[in-house]
Amino acid sequence: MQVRNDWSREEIQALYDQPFLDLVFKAQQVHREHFDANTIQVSTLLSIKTGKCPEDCKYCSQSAHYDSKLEAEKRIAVEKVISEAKEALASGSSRFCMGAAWRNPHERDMPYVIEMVKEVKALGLETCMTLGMLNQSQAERLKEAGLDYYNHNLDTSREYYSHIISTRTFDDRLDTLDFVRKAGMKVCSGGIVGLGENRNDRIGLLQELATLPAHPESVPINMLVPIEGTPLADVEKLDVTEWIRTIAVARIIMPTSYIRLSAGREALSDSDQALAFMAGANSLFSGEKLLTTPNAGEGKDKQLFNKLGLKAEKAKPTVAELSVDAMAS
Ligand code: SAM
Ligand code: DTB
Ligand code: SF4
Repeated sequence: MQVRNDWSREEIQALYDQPFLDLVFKAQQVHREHFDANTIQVSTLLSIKTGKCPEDCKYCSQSAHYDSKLEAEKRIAVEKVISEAKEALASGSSRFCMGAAWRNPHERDMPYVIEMVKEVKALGLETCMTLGMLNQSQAERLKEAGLDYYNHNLDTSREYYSHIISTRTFDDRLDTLDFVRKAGMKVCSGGIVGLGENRNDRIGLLQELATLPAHPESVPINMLVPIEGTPLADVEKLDVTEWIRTIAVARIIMPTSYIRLSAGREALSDSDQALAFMAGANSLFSGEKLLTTPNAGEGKDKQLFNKLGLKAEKAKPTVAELSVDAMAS
């Protein structure tokens, strides 16, 4: 299947509206054209600065606008980040994703994040950061330090966006994605379902992602983790099959992207997760914690992988490691 960037809303809607089993079957067919169906890419997340965020994202435990009872934490030491990254590598992760509750990194933060990227990269892990908005120069400096991926989500449709966030615009987000792309980094961008949006909004979100000049290499599909104290704490829960439909449609319209079964996995049974893999999800976050909320721990995931006969994608060797290998042979 050819990779297309001109998906119309009507085409995406027609995919969504099919009977569930037809949709999942089609998604699995597309998946097998581009990926090994039994390999899952595993990332580990670490919050490097937690809470007191000036943005007002209505779903988030870290926004200073709401009283979520979260304990804020200043920037953590680079040594602590490196020891967590080593543990992630030892437990089978291939990518280490570092997140900060910032509107954007200040210039004074740049040496801190750059040192961290260099050291994590040197361990042989792929590096990813999510630090809020970037400007072009910051994106270029992060790329130069060895940052492989930058995560910045569109979160929801352009139409529903203003119901969820007022402190940065949808176009601000697209600008950051553009700077990341121009700097030569890989893009990780997706959204959240279960915010009280309707199917048209989920279609709108996927259309925005699939009509970017290049598809994001990684597309996290989060399910809202309701946080007490935030405006979305009591929003009606979305049915799991609708999350799985969203994954399946993302798989079909962005056939070469990694689709990540992201936040919300804690609420899923093993068979729900198996269905999400069947629908084309081939990436997840492992570890006891996401940024601030609990996640399926390593033990649970090992059991799940064994039960389903899945394997974790291996960390790719760094350029330095490849040249050492070449010298040895
Ligand atoms: N502050 C940075 C930013 O917003 O770009 C990075 C971290 S932020 C926590 C990354 C993403 O996590 C958000 O864009 C959102 O999609 C997701 N997220 C945050 N809180 C969530 C929640 N309670 N449930 C599900 N997804 C959530
Ligand atoms: C993404 O799309 N999901 C991750 C990652 N990118 C940074 C974050 C999920 C956060 C879930 C809520 C929390 O733990 O605070
Ligand atoms: Fe801040 Fe990111 Fe949470 Fe929004 S999602 S409040 S930007 S940490």
